[in-house]
Amino acid sequence: MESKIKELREEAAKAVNELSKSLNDLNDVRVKYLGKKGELTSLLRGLGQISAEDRPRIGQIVNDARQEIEKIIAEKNEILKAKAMEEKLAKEKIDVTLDGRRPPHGHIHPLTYTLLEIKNIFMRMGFSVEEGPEIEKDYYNFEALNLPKDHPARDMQDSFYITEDILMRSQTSPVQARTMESHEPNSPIRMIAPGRVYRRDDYDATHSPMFTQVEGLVIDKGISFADLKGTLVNFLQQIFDKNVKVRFRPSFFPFTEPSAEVDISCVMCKGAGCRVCKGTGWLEILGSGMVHPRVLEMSGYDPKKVSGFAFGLGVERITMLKYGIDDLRLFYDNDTRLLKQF
Ligand code: 2NM
Repeated sequence: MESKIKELREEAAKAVNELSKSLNDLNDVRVKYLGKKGELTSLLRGLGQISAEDRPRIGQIVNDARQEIEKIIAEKNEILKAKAMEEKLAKEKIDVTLDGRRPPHGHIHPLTYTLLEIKNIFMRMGFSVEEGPEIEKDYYNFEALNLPKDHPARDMQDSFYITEDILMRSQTSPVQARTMESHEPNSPIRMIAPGRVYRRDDYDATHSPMFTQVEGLVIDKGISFADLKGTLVNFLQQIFDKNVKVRFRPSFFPFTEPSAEVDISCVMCKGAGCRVCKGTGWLEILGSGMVHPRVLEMSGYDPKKVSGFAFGLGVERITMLKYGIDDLRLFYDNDTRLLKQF
């Protein structure tokens, strides 16, 4: 019995010191000798067969052996743990002198960029920038703009109604009506109203149920069509090119009289005729006109004392022409391959 214990002890010491290369190996050794079904444990179980006289002494030897093996396993465990940590540190070493990874850069959305340019041009001309609600009263969206209920011109744009009297604004002109209403009657106004508008359109390469508009309004004593022309030609030469040609065509809007559609010479072919201008050499870019006397009256202004002009443009269309973007949907996809270019 005693020699068997001694043998086991030496065998275990050898297993620990020479054969355990990793913490896993060491654990196998621990289980083999000290575990529930381990060799020393079965020896202890065998104590029952030993005479009562020898039992305390042998028991003591088995326990001493157990403590001895536990001790060398614990020592080896420390050594292997230190070695494992050293290997992990070597593997995970980082070179702090390397450049960091830069976080991806955000970009200004092309529509935001065009809008900033438009705002800057008009602000330099003394216009204020006004905003209003996108959920609007029928009164400001239509009635105050000379579009009474049942007026056939309301069919020009099917709108999203929320109730009988409330809708998603179909234009930013309600902001003009609100601004006039909030001013002292007949006091001068020089404003633009940029923002999102909503119309029941099919969604394709050139139509979207939501798009971005800028409308403008100038009211003062003696404002004439010459002011409209001068302002809009100057704006178009700044936003496109100082040599762009501009032409005015008679048109109709319920809130202006007379009304004019404004075209520029094609930015792609410079007027020669191409696919973008459908061979005409011209691109429709703005709607405009002299504010209808009824619109002035509705908001408390006196058309005998003051007059004004107004205009409206689509920010998506201008952006597409400026940067040669041929599909409106690209603006709303948030595809970074487009956004990264701005
Ligand atoms: C357009 C075209 C022509 C317009 C009119 C007004 C207001 F409020 F003065 F009546 N705001 N905007 C207007 C005029 C808008 O967009 C194509």
